[in-house]
Amino acid sequence: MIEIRLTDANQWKAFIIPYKFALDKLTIMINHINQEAAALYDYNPIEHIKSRLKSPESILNKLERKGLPVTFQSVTNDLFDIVGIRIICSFVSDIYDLYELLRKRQDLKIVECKDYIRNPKPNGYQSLHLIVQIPVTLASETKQVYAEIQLRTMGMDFWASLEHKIFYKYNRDIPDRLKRELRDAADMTVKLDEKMKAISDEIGRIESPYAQLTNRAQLQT
Ligand code: 0O2
Repeated sequence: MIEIRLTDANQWKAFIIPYKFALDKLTIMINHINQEAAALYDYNPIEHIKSRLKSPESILNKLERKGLPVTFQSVTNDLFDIVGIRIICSFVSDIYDLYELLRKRQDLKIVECKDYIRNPKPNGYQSLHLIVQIPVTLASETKQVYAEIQLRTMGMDFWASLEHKIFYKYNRDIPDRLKRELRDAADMTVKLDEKMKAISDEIGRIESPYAQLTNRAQLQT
């Protein structure tokens, strides 16, 4: 088993390349979904996307936190979020439509789905998390690479990014009063998302073209 040495730039470069290609492929795939919807239906299910490759320091921290050996084998087999894509949508319905579109694809496999929208974390955190596997073809072999896709509304993203800052400002120990404020803000985010959806449904013309394609009504039961 090869141990990770942060000082060895060549070792890192060779290790990270399939992850970089997986990130590129996923970014193109998601942009294409949005472009197709815009071109055919004049609809944008995605507001914007953010992506990142986990830094070596962050990988080492996570291995330590999970009590895993500091080896490339361990990163490959046990860490699923080296590639991270965050998809920000206007409406919760867009998130579930995108989930269905991704689920039906032949070029990607969803291996895990954690629904923190229907089941928010106790602190109020909401998002739909998917762990996916995507094939990446290199000169010598085709690798199945894991990636994490997080889908959220703009409101959920706003909440998560502020909570993340507060979490680190207080060294992972947020004071109780702020925890309560964050819970309140999370409840307000749910209400805002519902309100915006109701207003957009009333206007009518921005109904998602995928509502029928993905049989969303059935999915939500
Ligand atoms: P970063 O820097 O965002 O990558 P694991 O992923 O195995 O550590 P877990 O809890 O099973 O553990 O994963 P989960 O619940 O799918 O959450 C993983 C990621 O979701 C986190 O990545 C965050 O990006 C986000 N997340 C989860 N819970 C919260 C939360 O309470 N607040 C905020 N702001 N974000 C959250 P990392 O690895 O923590 O960091």
